[in-house]
Amino acid sequence: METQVVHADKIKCGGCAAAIQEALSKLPGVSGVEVEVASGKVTVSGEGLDPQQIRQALSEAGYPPRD
Ligand SMILES: [Cu+2]
Repeated sequence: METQVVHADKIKCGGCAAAIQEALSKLPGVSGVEVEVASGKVTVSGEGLDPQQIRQALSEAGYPPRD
C-alpha cells in the first residue's frame, strides 16, 4: 500500500469531501481517499498511484492542488 498526499484549496464542507472521494476513487489503483476539510489535506491510498492523474482529477473536480 502506498499513499499520496495533496493539499487543495476550496474544500469547505462534507459535500466537497464527498465529491473528491467520488472523483478520486474512480482512478486506477486507488483503494481509499481521506479528506480533511479543515486543512484541505487529501490522502489517497492504493497501489500504483499516479500523482499527475490524482492532481488532474482534483482540478477537474474543482479543487486545484496547491502544492
Ligand atoms: Cu463543500
